[in-house]
Amino acid sequence: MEQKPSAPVEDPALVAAFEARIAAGESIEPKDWMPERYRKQLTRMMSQHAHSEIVGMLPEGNWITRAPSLRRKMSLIAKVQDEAGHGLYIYCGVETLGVDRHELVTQLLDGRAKYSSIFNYPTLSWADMGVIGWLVDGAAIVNQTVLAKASYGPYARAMIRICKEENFHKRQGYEICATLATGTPAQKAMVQDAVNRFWWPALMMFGPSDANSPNSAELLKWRVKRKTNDELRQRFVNLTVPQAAAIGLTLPDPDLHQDAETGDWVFGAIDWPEFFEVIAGNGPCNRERLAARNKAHDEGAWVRAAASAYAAKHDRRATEAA
Ligand code: BYC
Repeated sequence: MEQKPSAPVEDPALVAAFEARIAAGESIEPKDWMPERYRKQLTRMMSQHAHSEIVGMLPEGNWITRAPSLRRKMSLIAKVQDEAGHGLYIYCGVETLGVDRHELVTQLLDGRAKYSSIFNYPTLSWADMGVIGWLVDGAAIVNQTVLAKASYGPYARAMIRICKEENFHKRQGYEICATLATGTPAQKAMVQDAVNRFWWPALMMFGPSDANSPNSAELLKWRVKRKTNDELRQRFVNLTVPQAAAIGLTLPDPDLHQDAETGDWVFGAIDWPEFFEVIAGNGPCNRERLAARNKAHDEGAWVRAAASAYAAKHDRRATEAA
């Protein structure tokens, strides 16, 4: 009689050895034994991260044809291309966990998968390109610099390279903001408006508050995450407040003040109902983003077919020659 597959019962000795390796700061590699929950959590988090990079190309791609100069256009194209590279790199990382990337892409296209909330906001002006580089890539760096020490080797190594590129993105974004902030009154107003729209969504990128973050305990225990959502959010605010002041921009938070004892910049209440609406698929651009990804996927079918035919031809020739 055929046996039904049952939930894996994990050998306590294997689990203990795995946890000892984590405690010793060792890196876990694809062929190493790992608990199923560790594999599942990493697959979830890494695939969401890869999707974020790919969907993250859309808000900026929207401005490539409208960049104000050749230099700006070239660096924006390069940035968007870098994001594609990050997505593909992380999809490869997820494949080391035994999941086929076609399955992941299908989950994104049919709306089952999450990606970062930030990319569901519209990019309304050229200044948004500066603010995304400065704040969005800036937030990503704060998060990912810590993930570069994650216990899973392929993810940690991907983060090292990605952070180097994000640093460049952040600098070019900040330079756009600095240029606009010292430009005409209309340019300064445009960049201030972009900061006003992106500040709170950038804080939401770090995820729900620690009290409301169901995955954190497990991820921290296994050293995938090394800092909590709130710790990283605070670090980002502390780094960003002086950067805004340095270029004469304000942050849209009347409650923002520095704590004399800790030195932390204390910020006002985040609109969590808005965050949960966005991650449930009801943000300002969720539907538009998914429609754009599906359109690009459908229109790229001939490229995938051509690449497969080309690969098959080479395989056939190699077999004939052997
Ligand atoms: N947006 O238990 P929690 C970039 C979900 S792209 C959407 O705290 P966790 C760039 C969360 O998934 C940078 N969903 O989760 C690209 C979970 O849902 P499920 C992207 C969010 O995993 C182009 C639920 O809420 N970076 O740099 O412990 C241009 C409960 O949350 C968000 C990464 O992906 C969100 N903001 O912590 C420019 C970094 N926050 O799965 C720039 C890697 C939470 O249980 N990921 N959720 O249904 C992480 O570090 C962590 O996964 C998070 C969330 C901090 C995001």
